[in-house]
Amino acid sequence: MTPKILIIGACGQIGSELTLSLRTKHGNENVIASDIREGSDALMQSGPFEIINAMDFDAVKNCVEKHQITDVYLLAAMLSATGEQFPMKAWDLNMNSLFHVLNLAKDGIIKKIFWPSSIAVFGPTTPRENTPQHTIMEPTTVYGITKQTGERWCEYYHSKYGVDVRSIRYPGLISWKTLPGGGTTDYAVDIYYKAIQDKKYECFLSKNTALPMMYMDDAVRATISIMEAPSENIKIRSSYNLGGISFTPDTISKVIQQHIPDFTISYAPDFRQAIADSWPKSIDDTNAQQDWNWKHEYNLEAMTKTMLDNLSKSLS
Ligand code: AKB
Repeated sequence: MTPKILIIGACGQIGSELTLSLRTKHGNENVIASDIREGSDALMQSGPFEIINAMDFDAVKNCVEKHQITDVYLLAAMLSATGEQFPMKAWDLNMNSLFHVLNLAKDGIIKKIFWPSSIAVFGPTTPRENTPQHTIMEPTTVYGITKQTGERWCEYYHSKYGVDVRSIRYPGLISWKTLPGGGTTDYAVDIYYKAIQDKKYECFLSKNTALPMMYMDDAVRATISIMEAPSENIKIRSSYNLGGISFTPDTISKVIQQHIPDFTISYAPDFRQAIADSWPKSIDDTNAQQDWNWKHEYNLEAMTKTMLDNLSKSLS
């Protein structure tokens, strides 16, 4: 049966690409995009769109009932860097929106939920190399605390009420179509814009700060793939580790220099350095590989070529 999908937070970095992929797959009329503001022409013109505040339970429920929604992808969230500026707003948005969709599923109004978690669930006491699925998790950012708490609630709603909720711990996501906003990993997107526009970039993280990252095409594929897997294969109902690429600002700048030889990078670490220092350098995603056949495709070289080719066209 074709699912009837609602994407909450469809105009953001993940939502804008995921919405178009799901529309191609399931038919434009079966994928309702929603956000607190309007998005790109591609998103607005390719299928139904609703203005919804993810914190307004009645608005979410009315939209679900109006469109007879079966599956909800909840992508509205405040990310790590912005969350440190607005701790209570981050908590309210990230937690209330999750409870709204979990409760709709508990009451049998929707069937399936996708909710993204993040590498931010880990903290300074977590092993940082090849971070295991099950390990110490003592996040020190508000965003990380909301994601860790959310993971516990997802698992609880699954085990107590049978809610079919599925989740991935996204690493930093890199794409050229929509800018990210308010994250610590955002430098790895900004750097490509500045390389093309100014041939120089001042990085807010230090030279050797390694972080797990992933090209957006891989992230969208992973999201669709975990949602399509048979329910019995999804053995982890908190959230799955997802590995991709791991690199430092120094490494990515050297790969960019292979395409733009006069590109230069300088370093001026700010408050985001402490956030990055508390996160893993690389991720072990064996469980995702075993349970739903996950395998990433893009390496740093392939991603850099794709980013520079596409941004050069769209910025010219
Ligand atoms: C952020 O940097 O806050 C996000 C994330 C890793 O979840 N990109």
